[in-house]
Amino acid sequence: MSFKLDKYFIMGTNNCQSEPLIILEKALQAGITMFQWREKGNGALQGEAYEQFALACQQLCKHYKVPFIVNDDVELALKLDADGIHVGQDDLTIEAFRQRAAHKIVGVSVHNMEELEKAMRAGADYVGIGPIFATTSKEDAKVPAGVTFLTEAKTCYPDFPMVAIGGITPLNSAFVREAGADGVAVISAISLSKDIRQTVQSL
Ligand code: TZP
Ligand code: MG
Repeated sequence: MSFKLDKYFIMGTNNCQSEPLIILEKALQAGITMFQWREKGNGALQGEAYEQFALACQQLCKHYKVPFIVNDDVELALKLDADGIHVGQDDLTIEAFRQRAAHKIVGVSVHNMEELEKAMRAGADYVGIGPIFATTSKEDAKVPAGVTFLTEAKTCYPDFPMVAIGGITPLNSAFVREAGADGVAVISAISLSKDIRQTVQSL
């Protein structure tokens, strides 16, 4: 499946202060180009409610023809026939996932050149680089790294798709794009926005 990292919204119920499905639909209507379902952390849904919420998000994404990517949960991604999966360094190896889902989009979080090159060799379709700025949306987030590594990565591999993440807002997204990012991945800037249309447009 083809994809555009440009405006990549990531969300789970605990990132929202009002109805998550309404937030997602507003973001889709406003023009997000990709969505990652990330139901984890404090108060995350479990069991049937967890799967039902994933399915509802997937159906919305289908309606707006935006790729639906599942964070970490490979079994759920396969069960729902999601468009792709995003994994961190601690999660399943890309090769193992590829064997079961040759055509799906695979994204990997990387923090240095070694991790980037490993992900590329293993057949990742894109990488996520961050946190660029401080974030409160990820409990175990690493120290903010600024755009140093992003700039270096894009200099070495200008054609490989890279999305920046961590503390990105309409106020700093231009700076991140100037550093070479193909897109910006955001949680709270959209999930907590009082004007989602305006926020998505200005990212
Ligand atoms: N990975 C690195 S930072 C981050 C993740 C999932 C959280 C990004 O959230 P926010 O609210 O856009 O800073
Ligand atoms: Mg993970």
